[in-house]
Amino acid sequence: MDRQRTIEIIGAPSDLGANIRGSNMGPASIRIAHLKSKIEQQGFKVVDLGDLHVPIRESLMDEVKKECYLGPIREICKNLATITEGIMDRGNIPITLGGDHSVAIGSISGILRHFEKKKQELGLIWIDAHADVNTPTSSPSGNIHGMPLAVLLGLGHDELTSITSKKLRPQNTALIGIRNIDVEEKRILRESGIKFFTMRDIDEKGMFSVMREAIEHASNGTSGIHASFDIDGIDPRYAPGVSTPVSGGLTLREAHLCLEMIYETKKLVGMDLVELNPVNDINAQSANVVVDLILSGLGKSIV
Ligand SMILES: [Mn+2]
Repeated sequence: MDRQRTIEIIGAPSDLGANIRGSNMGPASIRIAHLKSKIEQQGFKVVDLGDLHVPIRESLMDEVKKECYLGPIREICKNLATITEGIMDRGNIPITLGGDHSVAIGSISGILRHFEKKKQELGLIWIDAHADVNTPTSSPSGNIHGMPLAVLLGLGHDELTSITSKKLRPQNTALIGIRNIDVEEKRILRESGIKFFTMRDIDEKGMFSVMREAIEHASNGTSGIHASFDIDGIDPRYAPGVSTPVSGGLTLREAHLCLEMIYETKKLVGMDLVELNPVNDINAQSANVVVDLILSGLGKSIV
């Protein structure tokens, strides 16, 4: 990625996809950790587009709550898709700050629409403790932040799958760091055809070799790779500020290596950083981790 390119930051402060409150404060916390100035120090031009409008949960009706906020999440994701598509059309790099992971339906739909116009394929690397491939019938909770990857593959609520007609290609989609999958979700994951690398795979092969394989899948026949990074993919020892911590996750260095290697492909088109929950953070430790990870994805090296 050449440093003449402009980074455009968009905040998506929604926690409507989750039961646990607080990830809506993620964008503010990441900005307070000096995101813009630190990216600028790496030589990029940065435009911060601010935050999307997201309705306050308390202002929404009980019927909306019963549907797990499907209506407002659709509006948020549609608006976000329009924005990330525009950023891509301008030749710039979208960095989406969540918010819970449901916002990736918006960011990635926009990127897919851009790729559709260019008749090109997109590769995706999704880092997460969870697989996020639940559907309304498989999900125990109905919470939409457990469904975004399924939606982008074309499975689930029509209100969400219809945001982009172009879908992810499973053979170009890699899921990394998973360690907590719902019973029904395991079947969907196996049948989906996406490439997945569990924490056990990382234990056995090491992160370097897992990332080489993941990048190979995401690169094969594609002209760009998007990284969707759920902060709960990292072990809660290093990033406690998430809504749904699961122990046994990526070390800090494994997380950095992941983004350093994606950067080195020179195919990175955009990033999501989601599920940071400042309510559970300790002295902004996790927010600082998020900023450092973004810098690794943009080519910061140790020496
Ligand atoms: Mn997730």
